[in-house]
Amino acid sequence: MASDIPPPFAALNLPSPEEYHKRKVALISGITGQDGSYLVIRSMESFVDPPALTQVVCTICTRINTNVRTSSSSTTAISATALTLYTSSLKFSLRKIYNLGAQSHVKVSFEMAEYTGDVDGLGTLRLLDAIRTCGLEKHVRFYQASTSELYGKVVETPQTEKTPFYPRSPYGCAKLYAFWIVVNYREAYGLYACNGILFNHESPRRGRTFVTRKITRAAAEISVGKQECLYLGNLDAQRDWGHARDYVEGMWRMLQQPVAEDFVLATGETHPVREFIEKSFSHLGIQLEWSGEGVNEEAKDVKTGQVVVKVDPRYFRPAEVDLLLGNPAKAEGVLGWKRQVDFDSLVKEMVDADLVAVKSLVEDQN
Ligand code: NDP
Ligand code: GDR
Repeated sequence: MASDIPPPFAALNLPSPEEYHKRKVALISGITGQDGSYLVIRSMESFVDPPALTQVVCTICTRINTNVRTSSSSTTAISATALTLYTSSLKFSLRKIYNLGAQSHVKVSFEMAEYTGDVDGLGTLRLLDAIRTCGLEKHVRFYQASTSELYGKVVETPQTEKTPFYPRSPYGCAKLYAFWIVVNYREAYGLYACNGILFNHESPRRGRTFVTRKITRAAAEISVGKQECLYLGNLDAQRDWGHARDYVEGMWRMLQQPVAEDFVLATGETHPVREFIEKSFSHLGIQLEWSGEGVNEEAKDVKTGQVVVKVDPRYFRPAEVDLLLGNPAKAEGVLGWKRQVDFDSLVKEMVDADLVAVKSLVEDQN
């Protein structure tokens, strides 16, 4: 009955627990984020066969991973209990949990370190404990959104499943706790739980404060005269950038294996932020000329002489991850996973999508 659904879920108008008993359910935290939006589609595709079951993807509401008001111990009880009760009501149909929900911005994590630790670290523990409390260890498969930020300071490249971790931010440290608690629950309780150590992946759905999307949006706006200049931080950082759709495919495959393991998903290529900027502007017909160094570095549009990119130290981080370059050999060999979208195509897709969005905004305003 709908009335059995605890308050945070009742508000979502989800089907009753009885309804759910007839279905196979995947629970996804972080559904409103970039990866969650692609994963829903991927999971639904996988549920087409066998068609006899009415299968759904159940999405979990945001904020469940945290206690929000951490000073009140009763809040802890409420959010954990709500989750446990609801998980319990799904008991016979719940097959998979993808834990994507997180405070995922590295720079923000320096400003909200405790919150990030609560959501990204302890939030993972809460989900694992809910599985145990409901006795679902042998029924549910758990995916944890681990990250290349675990590698942090460069120890070796390319980075593999065996490279030691050295996180460089509160976000990285929180995700380190989550990584190890997943391994621990797998070993201690026989839970099928995997860490996907995913390198940066982007798409037109990427949040606008992450560097790729910030660049593609600004390039589009500058190209139609809606913005004058793009302000950025460290242009020398190098990242192994892939497409989110490809990475979500890898997540899904990780939960199809006979035995739970951890996998790196990466492209095996790395590019500096500066190159992402050049390619984005060039796709819009704007060639850049760089001058200055460090905080004085800037780029002009060769044709007009207008300064379109400038460094702003406000975007520097207290500690930086200089170089990420992953080796996806294990995922390619075991999961048969291979990225489909290369760097240039990724940049073009993002710029094109932003150009369409910006032009339609301009039209609406006229
Ligand atoms: P996004 O930032 O786009 O999405 C994060 C999601 O988490 C949003 O749905 C957000 O909801 C939700 N969220 C925020 N706070 C909480 C909370 N307290 N409880 C539950 N959910 C919350 O991230 P991505 O989609 O890019 O990434 C998905 C996951 O993968 C994250 O855990 C991220 O750390 C990890 N990751 C991402 C990589 C990448 O390159 N994209 C690489 C490696 C790992 P709301 O919209 O309400 O804020
Ligand atoms: P990252 O992604 O920190 O790698 O974390 P982000 O796009 O934020 O930064 C990438 C690099 O670009 C540099 N940079 C800037 N970054 C932002 N956001 N804004 C700027 O103006 C700017 N200028 C330069 C950064 O210093 C950094 O070196 C992402 C997130 O999705 C994490 O959740 C995920 O775990 C990792 O990728 C893998």
